[in-house]
Amino acid sequence: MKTFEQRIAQLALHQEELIKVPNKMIEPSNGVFNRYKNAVLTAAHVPFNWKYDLNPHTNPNLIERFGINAVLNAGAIKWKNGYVLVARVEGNDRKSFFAVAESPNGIDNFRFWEYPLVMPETAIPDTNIYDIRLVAHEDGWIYGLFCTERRDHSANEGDQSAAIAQCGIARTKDLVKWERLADLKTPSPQQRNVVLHPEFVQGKYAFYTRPQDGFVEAGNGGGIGFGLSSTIENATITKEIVIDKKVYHTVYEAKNGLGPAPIKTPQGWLHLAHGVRNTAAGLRYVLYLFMTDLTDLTKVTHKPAGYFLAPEAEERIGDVSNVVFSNGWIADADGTVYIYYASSDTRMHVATSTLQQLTDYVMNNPADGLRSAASVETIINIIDQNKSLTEKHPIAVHLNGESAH
Ligand code: M1P
Repeated sequence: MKTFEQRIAQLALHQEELIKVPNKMIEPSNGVFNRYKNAVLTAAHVPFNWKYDLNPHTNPNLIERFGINAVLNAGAIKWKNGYVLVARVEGNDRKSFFAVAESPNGIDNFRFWEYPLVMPETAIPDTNIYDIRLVAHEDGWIYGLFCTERRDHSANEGDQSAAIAQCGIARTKDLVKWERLADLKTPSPQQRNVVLHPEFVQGKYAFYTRPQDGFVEAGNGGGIGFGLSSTIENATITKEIVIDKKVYHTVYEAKNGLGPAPIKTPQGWLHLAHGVRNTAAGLRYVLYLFMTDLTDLTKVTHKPAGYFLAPEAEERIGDVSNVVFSNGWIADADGTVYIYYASSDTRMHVATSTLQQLTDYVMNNPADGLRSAASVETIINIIDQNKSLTEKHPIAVHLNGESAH
């Protein structure tokens, strides 16, 4: 039987070993990104002194007093040379809150800061807050836009899952002290996946929205919307334009939503989003990319068919299985892009790419032909191009297991 002190030492050692495990890039890549072997943040990364009362007098059995269920959907930002995630941490009590974790290299050694983030409430307190998008805006503030969920008081007493989702807005200069602003007002009854554009547009704050009729169903709303507000302190969008809508028989036929704020490239604004489709086993969430015009942000200029990243292997399993979700990425000055994504609402991963690879993918991969025959035509074109290439340049290319000289 271990002593109280031995058990604390065991908890400390276990956690330290977990944090310090070096992550390893998985190869080969598909030419666009590389996954990594280990999840970068999990419930087990949450400091044990947040969960256990370490006083032998008040907790003689060393019982976990506050359990953590999952660490998911993190916003991301480069901060003083560190790779910072503001994760959604969900307790066993189902309430989510935010907590900052930092890594020196972006792929491993993520360690939570001393305290979870204290997000001030508005006059109507949030029941649950989650999925923060961090944006260093050109006005000098770092903004966090997140989903605030409250009970739908118009629902029957018997329906205890009815909720209203809206966009909460807060800002900070140091990621520690946050100023809460009024929730975003839009023409839609509910909002989730709202993202602030990093630059002013026509002198106004620009938002990507996701109008929705109900708490889960996008309904007649849906699609990624866009709107402007002249102020951020009482942000109000009166006109919402859908720039990327749901489409029949695609990976975003049920709903979609923007991920992190877009990255500016010489060719256009690069967007990462999630698409949702229905299956017999429930909803399936995948990630996709698209690009919008540098000046007309409502114009989608490029959009490859299908998904960019979908759940794979153990990523398929978790609290809400068959889900990948991203609301954070970091583009480094050298062109490396760290894509942070959660799998199955349970844990956080990283994938790395470069701006050059991502723009090549988004601009040159074929768009969705929306019919099976169009997909076959695309493949035949690729085969024929490869054939003429190997005929003209008899290099050693192995096709169908044979050497084509
Ligand atoms: O469970 C999957 C995701 O579902 C919601 O996303 P959306 O609003 O696009 O359906 C969110 O609750 C998200 O947190 C969650 O990961």
